[in-house]
Amino acid sequence: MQKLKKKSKQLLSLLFTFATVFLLFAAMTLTASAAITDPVTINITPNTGNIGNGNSDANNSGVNQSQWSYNGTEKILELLTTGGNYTLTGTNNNLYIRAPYTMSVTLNNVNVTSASSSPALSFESGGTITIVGTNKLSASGASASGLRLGGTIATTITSGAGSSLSATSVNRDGINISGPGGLIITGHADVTATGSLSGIRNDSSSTYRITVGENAKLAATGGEDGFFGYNNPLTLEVDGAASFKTTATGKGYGGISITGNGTLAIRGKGTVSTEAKESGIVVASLYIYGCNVTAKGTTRRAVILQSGGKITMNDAAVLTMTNGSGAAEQHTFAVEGTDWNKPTDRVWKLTNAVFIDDTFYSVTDREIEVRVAAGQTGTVAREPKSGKLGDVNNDGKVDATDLSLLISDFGLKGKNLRSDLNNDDVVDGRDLAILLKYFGS
Ligand SMILES: [Ca+2]
Ligand SMILES: [Ca+2]
Repeated sequence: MQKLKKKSKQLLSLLFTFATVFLLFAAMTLTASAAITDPVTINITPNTGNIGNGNSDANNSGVNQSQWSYNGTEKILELLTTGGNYTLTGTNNNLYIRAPYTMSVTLNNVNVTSASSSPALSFESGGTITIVGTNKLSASGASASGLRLGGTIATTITSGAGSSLSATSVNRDGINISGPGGLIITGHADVTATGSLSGIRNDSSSTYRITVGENAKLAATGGEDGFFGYNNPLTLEVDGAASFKTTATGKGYGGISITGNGTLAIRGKGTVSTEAKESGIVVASLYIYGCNVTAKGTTRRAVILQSGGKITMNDAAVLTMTNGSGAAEQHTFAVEGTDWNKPTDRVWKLTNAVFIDDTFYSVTDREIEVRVAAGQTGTVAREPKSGKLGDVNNDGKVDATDLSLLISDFGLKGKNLRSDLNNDDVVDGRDLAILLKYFGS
């Protein structure tokens, strides 16, 4: 018995030793994997001792450092560590920076131009780009974009106040997208994308999401489109400000142009403006859930919905359309939601825009058809009901207009009828009596 006790004591002690060694080893491994992301600063200016003077690895020796290599013949700087942490500074007029893995890159007053057919920066697997000061990523070579984004993980561009990033291309796109990861602009980041083709172009076959934070800004300007995508939906979440424009010198198709079945959904509480030589927005269907959206077409309609799509809005959304075509602009607007029997506490508000048929559509309808005259600017929004009994058209007065609307609706049955003043789903003598009682108020 005594012997057995001693044996189990020994066994316990052995186990304890094993556990301690294991824990120590785990801790060492953790330290090592954390240390491999030690930040490294690379001055990209040629002949600085770090880069461009034939020395490919002058500041790249530490085993724990984020690794990089420079190919002086090809003029390629490659950032090689997954989860690496790099700060780039300086100016270089012939450099292609490649970031193939998910990582953090700080651009500290960087001015880089790619003279080859590669982008100035190819950020291929997402991660974070922190901007400090004024940063320029330019591409002058054939088919080269300023910034290329890829991968399935989002790219976040962030900064404190007063810092900016511009991505420009003379032959292609300011920002070219080749993966579904999405672009998030946060902090006070001020991002500008300018290209001869598109400001921002989604060349991948995936849906795409661009998020612009409360204090952030995004401006995308292209010779053909501000934003261009194929077939797939674009979601814009904008709490700050986003603008998509085309330049008048190019073809200028759309501020935002998505071919085929591509839809555009805009969410948030910020402002979104689109403007093109032709149309502000060219998509299959448009959804606006919040945001103050303005769309301007210089020679065509403000919004072109391909294959008869509609514009779905919630109560917080505002859409202003400037129609530059020689013909009126006409769209179907629907209130968000599928429960058509549920009364909403808001009604449509049209400013310099009209129902295509005044006797058929009313401000309380779930779905309306709206016209903006040629060359005019009109706004469609949602506003609270006036709360005035008898005010059929919600203009705050009970007058002859309301009476004539009620008479034209007399006998109608259904939900949410504008002239159903007592909400019993029929327009009859009871409603007329209410209107007459409040007439002139
Ligand atoms: Ca009225
Ligand atoms: Ca009634």
